[in-house]
Amino acid sequence: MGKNDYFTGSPVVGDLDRNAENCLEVIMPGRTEVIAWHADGSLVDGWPIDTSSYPSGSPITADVDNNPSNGLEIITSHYNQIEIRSADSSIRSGWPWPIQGSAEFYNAHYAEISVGNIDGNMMTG
Ligand SMILES: [Ca+2]
Ligand SMILES: [Ca+2]
Ligand SMILES: [Ca+2]
Repeated sequence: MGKNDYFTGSPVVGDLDRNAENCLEVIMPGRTEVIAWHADGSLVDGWPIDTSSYPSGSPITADVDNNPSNGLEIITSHYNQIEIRSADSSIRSGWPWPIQGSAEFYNAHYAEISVGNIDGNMMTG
């Protein structure tokens, strides 16, 4: 499985590219990279991505830009930041979002993430 010697969260399944022919993709966070496979085991174009920010917890997929034509976006949790990437693995504008600590607390988190339309507005993100 490449250079990862262990995974850091559970796999997530979603139709990243909204391609009915190859069905669902599987995204898996590893220690040094996040990998996305098609159902036939081939890598999704643009993946895996190297990461210097240790992934923590499991990624999630959602159509966060409310644009189904570009597929699903992938939200990954890292010990020091949250990232949103497009299905082709490119980082989305405005991301990553840093997790900032203080002198008294360790600057890291190891929590799961979730997504929802908390303002009820589908038009402004
Ligand atoms: Ca697909
Ligand atoms: Ca989308
Ligand atoms: Ca919203």
